[in-house]
Amino acid sequence: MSHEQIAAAALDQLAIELPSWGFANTGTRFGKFLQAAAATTLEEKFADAAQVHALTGACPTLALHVLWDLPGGVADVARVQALEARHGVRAGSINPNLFQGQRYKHGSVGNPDPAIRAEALAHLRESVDIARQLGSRDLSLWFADGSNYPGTQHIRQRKHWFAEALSMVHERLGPGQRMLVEYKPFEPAFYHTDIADWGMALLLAREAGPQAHVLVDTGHHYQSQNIEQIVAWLLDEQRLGGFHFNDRRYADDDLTLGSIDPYQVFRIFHEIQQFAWERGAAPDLAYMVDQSHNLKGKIEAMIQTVRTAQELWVKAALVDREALAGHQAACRLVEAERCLTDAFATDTRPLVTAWATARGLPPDPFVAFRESGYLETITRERGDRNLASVTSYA
Ligand code: AFD
Ligand code: MN
Ligand code: MN
Repeated sequence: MSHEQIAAAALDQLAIELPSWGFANTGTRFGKFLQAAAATTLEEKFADAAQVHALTGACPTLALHVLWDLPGGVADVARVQALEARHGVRAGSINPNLFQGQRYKHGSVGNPDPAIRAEALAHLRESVDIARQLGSRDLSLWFADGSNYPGTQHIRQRKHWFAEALSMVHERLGPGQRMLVEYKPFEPAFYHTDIADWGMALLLAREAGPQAHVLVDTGHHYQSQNIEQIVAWLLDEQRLGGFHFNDRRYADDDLTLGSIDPYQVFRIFHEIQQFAWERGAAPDLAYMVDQSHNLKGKIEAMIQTVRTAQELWVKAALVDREALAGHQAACRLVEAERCLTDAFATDTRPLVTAWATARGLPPDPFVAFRESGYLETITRERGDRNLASVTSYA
């Protein structure tokens, strides 16, 4: 197959889910720089996501955050369905919110107070119902639960509470639905986080049931951790549910994918495509973006992330897997390594552009967005409202 054919086949497989929260002003714990064009309503989030999808051809679904996007819970499902129809983007994974309520100060499903654990479980169950009514396959579970000081919480007891809650959520899942258990080593808890690494997430997913899988957020690892090795193990265990894409220099920085370490993203993609090549079928993974930019323009950063993911995905598709297998078996180290480095060194931008133009998409989505006038329009429509709350600090 030619590089063009390989690229086209690979890109046709890659659907990237956008986060609703990525279009809104979110900022950091030190404050946020309000953007005049930021989305505030769910309608605006769908409209902005639809722009990214129309320009990249790769983003048919939008991840929703229950409290932020469906404050009325299942009562808001009809409103979401209307927005799906109007904007041509479907609701994607459903993200419960168990980290903002004051009652969750000492945890949600890991809270020592059984009444609070029950409230958290009720929210999780409603989130499953929302997903089922929207036809969303995935419930995306991230828990901020943990503690800040040694001795303040019973780690094993909380482990049992988590196992109990996740098993009860699993019982609520309908056919074809999945629950993705996300792990994160720290933040906002700074001494222990109840689901801190991939091993804890895997054990909890296994105990919950066959429809539970692990969600790998690329920003949720210690410095220099080998993420592609974790991905390879979870693939082999058939327990990799998908990803939250972002990049990091130090912690969960939620930077644009590939902006710091594109070779790591490539190696993750290589493990996935190696697995697919050996099995003769691509694993069913959710490729989701989890970024919300405080400095870059929201939509532009999302376009950049999607295009970068496409370029790196094609690079991984260009690895000569037959040759690699032979070099690995014979321990021809440099030759084996060069199978990866040669593919990574290939400029795949023309290949992604060819794939896009063959599908009637703009050759460069970033330029097309800049020329579209959409940013000027939403800035005019949203600016006064978005900046009304700015209190300038000298
Ligand atoms: C934060 C958390 C986690 C979660 C995301 C969306 O660190 O990554 O998936 O919010 O709720 O980034
Ligand atoms: Mn995440
Ligand atoms: Mn995160």
